Amino acid sequence: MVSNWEDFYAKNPRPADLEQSESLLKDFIRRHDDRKVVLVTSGGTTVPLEHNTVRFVDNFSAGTRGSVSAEYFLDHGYAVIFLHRLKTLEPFSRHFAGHSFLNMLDLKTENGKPSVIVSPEYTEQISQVLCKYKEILKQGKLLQLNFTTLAEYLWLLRSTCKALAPLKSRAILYLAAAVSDFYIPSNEMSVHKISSSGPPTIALHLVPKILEPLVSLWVPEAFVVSFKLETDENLLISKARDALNKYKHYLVVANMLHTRKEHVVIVSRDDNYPISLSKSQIAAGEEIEQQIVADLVKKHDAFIGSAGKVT
Ligand code: 9Z3
Repeated sequence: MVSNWEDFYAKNPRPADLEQSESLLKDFIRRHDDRKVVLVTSGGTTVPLEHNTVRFVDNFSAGTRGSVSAEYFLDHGYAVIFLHRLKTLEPFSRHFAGHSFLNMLDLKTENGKPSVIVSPEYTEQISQVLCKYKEILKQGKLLQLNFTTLAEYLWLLRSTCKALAPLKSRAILYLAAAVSDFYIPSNEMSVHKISSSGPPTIALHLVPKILEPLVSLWVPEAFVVSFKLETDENLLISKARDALNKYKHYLVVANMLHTRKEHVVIVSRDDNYPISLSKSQIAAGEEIEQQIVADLVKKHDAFIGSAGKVT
C-alpha cells in the first residue's frame, strides 16, 4: 500500500529548481563532510487555494527561532543549512530588519553632496555582525535555500535529508519551521482565482506526518530535534511526548505561542526540563536560542560519542 507521504510526493510536482538545490546541497556536504552539520528549518509554509495562486492559507511564524539559532550553531562551529520561508528572517540580516536598519544610518552632506554613514552609536553593533558574516561567507559554512509553499518545503526537506544521511550521527535536524498541518491536494485545487460570487466550500486534507519517513528512512542515524507548538498549556508536554513515542526521534523543544521567546521545555525520552530567560536577561537583549543551542550541542556531542545510539 502507498503511504500518505509517498502519495503526497506522487501528487505534488517537484519544484522546478529542485535539481539546482540538490546540486548545491551535494557540494556543501562534500565540503563539510568532516564537520558537524545542522539543518535548521525556519518560517511558515503557505497552502495555496488556487493553482494560479492569488490566495493562500498562512501562519504567524516570523522565522526568529530559526534565524537566531542558525547563528548560534555557526558560533559552535557547525556548518549550517538554513532552509527558510522566503521573506522571513535570515541569519545576520535579521539584525537590520525593517526600520531598525534605516535608524542605524545618517545622512551627511559635504559640498552639497549627500553621503550615507553609520550612526556612531551603531558602528560597533554593525561591525560585529558584519565581521562574523564575512568570516562565515569566506568559510562557506552557511547554505541558504528557500521555500514558500508547503509542497516546496516538503520536497526540499526530503532532498536535504538525503544529502545529510551520509554524515550519520554528525547531522542535526533542527525542525523549527511552522509547517502547515492542512492542505488542498493539487488535483482538488481550483485552477483559477476562486470566484467570490458565493461563499466557497474549501476542504482541507491532513498533511502526512513527515517525521515518520524522515526518522525511520531518510536520516535514521541523525540527531533529530522537532518542535511542538501549542496554545493550551495543558496539552504541551503530553503532545510533545506523544510525538517522541510515535516517531522515536531524539528530542522535542516544546513552546507556547505567546511565551516562545522567553520559555521552552526540552522534552526527551527520560525527562523534561525548562529553559527560560529572566526579566533582566530579556531586558539585556539575551536570546533564548543561545541556551537552547548550547544545550543541544552538548547532547549532540554525547550522541556522536555513543555512535548515535539513543540511550
Ligand atoms: C516552533 O514551534 C517554533 O519555535 C516557532 C517559532 C514556529 C513557534 P518564530 O518563527 O516561531 O520565531 O516566530 N516550530 C514548530 C511548529 C510546528 O508546527 N510544529 C508541529 C506541531 O506542533 C510539529 S513539527 O505539531
